[in-house]
Amino acid sequence: MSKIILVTGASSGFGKAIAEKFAAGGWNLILTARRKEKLEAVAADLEKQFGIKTLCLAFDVQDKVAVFENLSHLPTEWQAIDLLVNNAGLALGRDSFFDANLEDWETMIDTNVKGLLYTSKAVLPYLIKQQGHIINIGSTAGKEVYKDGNVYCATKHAVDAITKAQRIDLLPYKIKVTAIHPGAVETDFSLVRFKGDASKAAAVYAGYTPLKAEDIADTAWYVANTPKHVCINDVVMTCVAQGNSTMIHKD
Ligand code: NDP
Ligand code: 8X3
Repeated sequence: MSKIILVTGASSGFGKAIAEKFAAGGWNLILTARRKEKLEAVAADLEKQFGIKTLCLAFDVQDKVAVFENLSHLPTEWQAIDLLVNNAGLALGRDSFFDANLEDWETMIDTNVKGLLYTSKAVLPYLIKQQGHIINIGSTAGKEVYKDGNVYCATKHAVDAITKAQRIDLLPYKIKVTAIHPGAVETDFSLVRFKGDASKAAAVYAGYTPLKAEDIADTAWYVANTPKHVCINDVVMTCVAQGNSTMIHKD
């Protein structure tokens, strides 16, 4: 029987690349994000290419009621979830603590932290039955704080802490919990962060070769396919031009 992966934020970037990687490996996909049309386009393409099954659920992970309505009463054939990838997230703005916008802070906290918590809680009963696996997408921003990264960095530090807490608390259920912490990856991330300013977004990736979303998908595939007794706890990955959260060598 095919395995089932649930990926949040599957309409673009890492989530879409992870969906593609696992579909190519024969897994069936539960795909979530807010943009229904984008999700359905990803799903239709992967069903056609790989003959797998998909279930698209469009909702906002910030909305606690919507998360539980969508995820805690899944159709029977979709309940045997082997892997949850908590990927939906964003940065908004890159401003000093003094200048930063309170609404941006709230959106980042509600999405990156509360959304991940709600999703994990809603899916956990299914994961326990399967002795499944949770992969949380953190960031190098969750390992080191950088200038004007304040609350985005704080949310990713929270993802790091929640991952460790889940691993400890879920030991009796034999559930694997992994965090993948990437450095700079060229996706829509910076376009979202800079609120549609394409030149500011492009500048983030100029002068070096950043990671690609497919590199993160390859890592997710690796950690999801280790032997049953092995749990990869923590992966920090950057492109070769990046040394840590703050040091990128640009030509
Ligand atoms: P993208 O902007 O390409 O993708 C973000 C995804 O999250 C989209 O599918 C978006 O879907 C979804 N999403 C955002 N907000 C919500 C919400 N409120 N409810 C449901 N879904 C939501 O960026 P990336 O792929 O780069 O980012 C994915 C994750 O990786 C994020 O958690 C990010 O913080 C993290 N990350 C990114 C890095 C980078 O350099 N790109 C590096 C390290 C970590 P939709 O808009 O349709 O809802
Ligand atoms: C995204 C990478 O360095 O922009 O998490 O915070 S960074």
